[in-house]
Amino acid sequence: MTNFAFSSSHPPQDHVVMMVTGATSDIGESIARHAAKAGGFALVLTGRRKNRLSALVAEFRSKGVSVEALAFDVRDRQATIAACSSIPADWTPKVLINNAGLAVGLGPLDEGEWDDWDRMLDTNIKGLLHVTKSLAPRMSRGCRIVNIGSIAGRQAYPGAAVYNASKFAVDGLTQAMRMDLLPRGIQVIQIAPGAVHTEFSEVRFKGDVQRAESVYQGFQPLVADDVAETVMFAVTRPEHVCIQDLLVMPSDQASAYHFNRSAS
Ligand code: NDP
Ligand code: 8X3
Repeated sequence: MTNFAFSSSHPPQDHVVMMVTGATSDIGESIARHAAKAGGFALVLTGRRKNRLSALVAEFRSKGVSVEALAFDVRDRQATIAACSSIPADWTPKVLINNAGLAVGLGPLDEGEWDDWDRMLDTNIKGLLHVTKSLAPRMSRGCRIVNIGSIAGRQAYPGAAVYNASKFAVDGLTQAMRMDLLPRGIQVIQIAPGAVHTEFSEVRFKGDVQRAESVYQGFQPLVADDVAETVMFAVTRPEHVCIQDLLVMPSDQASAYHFNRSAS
């Protein structure tokens, strides 16, 4: 269910409307902050946590940034359709960042939990589809869709089968979407990070902060800003240039499972 209504039916003239899913923390929030700081963007921020959305909207508006928020769960098809339908025509995103996603659990497939698998598949694959299908028909030539993939969508690693499957799906979807939307002049971009120090691991380990922190010990992971800067680069190229696919890794990570943990 949509819980935030648009306060204006028109963004400021000549502003590029950017919609970010999962804007309530880390990578999504950092993308929103970079766009706000860059200027020239009107923002549509989404996520489930209304308190975080409200705080961001208040902060950005106090700085003169044009921003709206929509609270919905991307897994909920009807809620996503309703939220996207509530976006006024002039607020149709020119840049859509499909960032909302998560991993839940890490362990052998035969010990996996059904609910964890549902959460990953429903969020990372179907959620991305729900948002994209709700908005792509309204988008036009010059628009850009950015899917946040992962090194986990290029290489499997032990214990991550279903998360791997969900991010491999994002990779496949990105390639196919790019072909499908080519005739309409809509770019489809994938930015695929390696390890980024965010709430991601805390979510994966269901609030076990110590286990989450151990993921980033002994090497320097990326931070959300590193990914946001890469996304901003991709979405600010001239219209005839498409950064189709970028893998962004920490210097101390060579693959999904090769880390130099003696470096720091
Ligand atoms: P966070 O946990 O900090 O952020 C995840 C975001 O997704 C939150 O804003 C959350 O918002 C949103 N989200 C999760 N589930 C839903 C849902 N059902 N409906 C709507 N929004 C949802 O992690 P990151 O910033 O690290 O992750 C962002 C993306 O980057 C994910 O797709 C992740 O797979 C990907 N990624 C992360 C890497 C990492 O190492 N951190 C590396 C590679 C890719 P809310 O809870 O408010 O709904
Ligand atoms: C998140 C990166 O390597 O923890 O997509 O799966 S990893």
